[in-house]
Amino acid sequence: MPIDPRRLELLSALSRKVLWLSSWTIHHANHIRPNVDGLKVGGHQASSASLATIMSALYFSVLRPEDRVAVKPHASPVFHAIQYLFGNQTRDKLKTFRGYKGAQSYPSRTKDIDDVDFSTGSVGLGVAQTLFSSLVQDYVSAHGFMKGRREGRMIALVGDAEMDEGNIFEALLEGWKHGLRNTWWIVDYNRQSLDAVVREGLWEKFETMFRNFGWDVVIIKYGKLMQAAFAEPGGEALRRWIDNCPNQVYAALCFQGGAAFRKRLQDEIGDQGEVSALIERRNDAELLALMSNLGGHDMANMLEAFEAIDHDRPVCFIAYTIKGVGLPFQGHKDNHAGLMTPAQMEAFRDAQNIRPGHEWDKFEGLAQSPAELEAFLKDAPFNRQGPRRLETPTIPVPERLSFPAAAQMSTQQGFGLILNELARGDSELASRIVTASPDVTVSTNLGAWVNRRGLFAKAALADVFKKEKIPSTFAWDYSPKGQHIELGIAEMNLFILMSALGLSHSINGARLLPVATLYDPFIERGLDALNYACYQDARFMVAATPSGITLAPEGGAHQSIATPLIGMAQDGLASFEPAFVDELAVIMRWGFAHMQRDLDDKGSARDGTRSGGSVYLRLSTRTIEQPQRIMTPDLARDIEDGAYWLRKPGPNAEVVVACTGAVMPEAIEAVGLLGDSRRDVGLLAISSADRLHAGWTAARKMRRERRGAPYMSHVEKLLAPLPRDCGIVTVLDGHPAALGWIGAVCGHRMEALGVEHFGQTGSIDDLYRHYGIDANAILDAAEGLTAGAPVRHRKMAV
Ligand SMILES: Cc1ncc(C[n+]2csc(CCOP(=O)(O)OP(=O)(O)O)c2C)c(N)n1
Ligand SMILES: [Mg+2]
Repeated sequence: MPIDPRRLELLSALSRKVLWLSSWTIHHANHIRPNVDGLKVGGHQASSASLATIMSALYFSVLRPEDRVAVKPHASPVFHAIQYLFGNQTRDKLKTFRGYKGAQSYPSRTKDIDDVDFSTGSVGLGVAQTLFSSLVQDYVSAHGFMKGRREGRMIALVGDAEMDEGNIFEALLEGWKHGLRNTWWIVDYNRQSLDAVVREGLWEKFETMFRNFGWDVVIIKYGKLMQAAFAEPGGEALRRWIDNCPNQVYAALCFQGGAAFRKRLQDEIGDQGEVSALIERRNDAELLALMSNLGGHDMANMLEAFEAIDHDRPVCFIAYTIKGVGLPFQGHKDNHAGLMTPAQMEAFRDAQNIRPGHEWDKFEGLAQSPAELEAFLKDAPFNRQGPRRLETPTIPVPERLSFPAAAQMSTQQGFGLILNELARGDSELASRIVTASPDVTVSTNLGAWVNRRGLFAKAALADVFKKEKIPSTFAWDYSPKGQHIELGIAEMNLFILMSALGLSHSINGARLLPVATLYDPFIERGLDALNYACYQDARFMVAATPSGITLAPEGGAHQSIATPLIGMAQDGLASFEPAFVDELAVIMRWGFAHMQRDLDDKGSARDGTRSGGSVYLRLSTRTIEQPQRIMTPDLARDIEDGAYWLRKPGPNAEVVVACTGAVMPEAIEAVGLLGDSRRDVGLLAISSADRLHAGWTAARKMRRERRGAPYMSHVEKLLAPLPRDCGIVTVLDGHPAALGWIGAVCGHRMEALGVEHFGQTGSIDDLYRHYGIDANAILDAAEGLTAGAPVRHRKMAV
C-alpha cells in the first residue's frame, strides 16, 4: 500500500527535527553549558545521526505500545530527542546531557526518566537482550500469565561493528533452539566503527548467517531518490558503480561532497552519454543528496520495509546508512567523536530555519503547523496505552522454606532439596520460579526440581529414555508448562536470560522469580552480562556451585578466588556464602522477598542498605556436619544481616575466628583447639560478607549525615563487646580481602586468611593445607595475634 504523503511529510519533518535536537543537545553540552573540567562530550553525534530516520520511523509510527526496544548506545541523543518531542523527556535533562543527573549518554532504564526499555552501553548486550526477552514473552504467554496483553516485538537497533560481539552469536544459537519469534534486529550498516571502516562484503556474511538460523533478512540499500535515478537512462551503470564502490571510498566521498562525487563518477563511469547526462542533470547539492540517499535515510523506504513484515519470524534488517549523515563530518573515518564547531552549528541552524534562542523549541523551523505535529505525536501508536512500565503485585513468600534435615549435607545439596520441596508443593511462589542453567542442571543439583516441574518448550516432547522405560534418575519432559529453561553452555546467555526474566514484571506485567545455576568460576565468563542485568535492575537469584578450592575433585582450573569480591562489589547483587543448609533456607526465603522489593521501599531495609535487588548464593559441594538447632527469628535475622556468633566469645576474649562458607569445619576445629590456651575464644559465622560490609558502610554514612545518631550496624554490634586487644582471624575459601576489612570496624588487630593463588589439584585437606586455610593455619594466625604460650594442641596431619 502506498504511504500516505501527508504522513510521510510529517514523519520526515520530525526526523529532521530529531537530528537537529540530538545534535544541539551534544553541542549544548560542549559549547554552551559551562564545562568546568574542559572535557569534550564526544562519541555521539555521528553515530546518532545514522539512526535518526530509522528511529523516527519506528517511534513516531511503527512501534506499538507492547513493543520493546534496545537502542544502540550511541544513539542515545536521538532517543532522548524523540522522547522530548513526545513530552517524556525534559529540556533541563537534555541541557545537562551527560552531566550530573542529566540525560544519560547511553539509554538507561534506571537513570533516565524517558521510558528506556533496556539499558545499553556495553555493545552487544542490548541486542541479545531483545532475543531473550522474546523467549521470556513466549514463556509468559505459554504459562497463561499474559492476562490478555498483546505480544510485542522485541527490537534492537544494532551498530554494524557491534555485530563483532560474540555474545550476539551465542544468543542467535539459543534463539534458534527455542524457536525464536517476534524479534527484529535493525543493523545500522554505516560501515564504520569507532576506529575504522568495516570490512567489505560483511553484510553477505550476515545475510547467510541469519538465513541459516531461520531469520528473514531484509536489505535496505537504496533510497527512493536512488531508485528513481536507477530508472533513468544510465541508471543501471550508476547502480553498478555504487555496488562496487569500496566502503572506504564511499565514506570519503560522502565527506568530501557533491563535487567530489561528480569528479569520481565522471572519471570512472562518465561516458559522455546517458550516465554523464544523469550526473549533469544534478547540481552538486542534488548529487550529494542522491548519493547520500541510502536506504536507511529514506523514510518511505524504512516504513515500507517495516510494514511489509507480515509474519512473526525473527527479522534482520540491514539498513545502509552514512555515519554522521547530514552533518559536516558525514562519512569521515574519524567522526566517531566528531563535534561540530560553533560556526558549523550556526550554518546547520540557519539551514533548519531555527532562530537563535529557539533551539529547543519543539517545532521551530518546521513548515507544518505545530498543532498538526502535536496531534500526530499524540496519536503515535507507541503512546496509546500510557506508561509502558507495568505494575505487578508481589508473590507471597512463605514464612519459612523447608527441607528434609540430615546430619551431614552440603549447601549445594541443600539448595536442591529446598527447591525440591518447593516443587512438591503448590505455592504461588513455586509457580513463578523459573530455573535455567547452562548445561549444568544436574551437576548443580537442580535435577529434582526439573523432574517435578519439567522443561519449558513451546511444543511438548517426552523424555525418550522414560518412554522406553530405560532407568534414569532424570525424567526430562518438555512442555509449554515446564519451568526450567535448559541453555547451552554459554554463560553470557544465562545472565542475559536472567536479565530478561528478571524484568518480566515490568516488561510483560507478569512477575517471574528466576533462579540460575552455574559453576562459580564461570561467573567471570558472564560477568558483563551479570553487571548489566543488575544495572537495569533485573531481579534474579544465582546459585553458583561448586566454588573456591573446595571444589577439589573438579580440579585446579575450576577453582574460583575472586568471586567473593565480585559478589561484594557488584551493585544490585546481595551475595551470601552460607556454611549450613538451615542458613541457606533463611537466605533463599529472604532472597525471594528481596527480589520483589522496590528500590524505594524504605521500610524494608532496616539498615540503610539497598532495599531490593538480585541475589548471589556462593555454594559448595563439600558435605559438612550440620548444626542441630532451632531457627529462631533472631538467628534468622542475623543470618540475613550477614553474621551471627556460632560460639559467643566470653568477656575476656583474646581471639575470635570469623569464618564464611565451606571452611567452617576448620574454623570450628581451630576454635576447639584454641580453647585450651586462649581465653573466651569466639566463632563468628559470616553468612554474607557483602551485607555485613554494606550495613557498616551505610551506618557510617547515616551517622555522618545525621550527626550524633546512635545508629550501629550489625557488624559493629557484634564486634563492639570484644576487648580492644582481642585478635580476629578471618578465613574463607576465596580472596582474603573479602573479610580483610573487619579489623577496621572496631579497631581490632586481625589476620585475614584466604586463597590468593589457584591451580593446584588435590583433596580438600591437601588444598586447605597448601593454601593455608586449614585449622593449623588458623591456629598460627591466632598465635601471631595474641600474647601467651604457643597453642598446645594442633591438628595432626592425616
Ligand atoms: C563492550 C564494549 N566495547 C567497546 C565499547 C566502545 N565503543 C563504543 S561504540 C564502538 C564502536 C561502534 O561502532 P558501531 O557499532 O558500528 O556503531 P556506530 O557508531 O558506527 O553507529 C565502540 C568500540 C563499548 N561501548 N562496549
Ligand atoms: Mg558502524
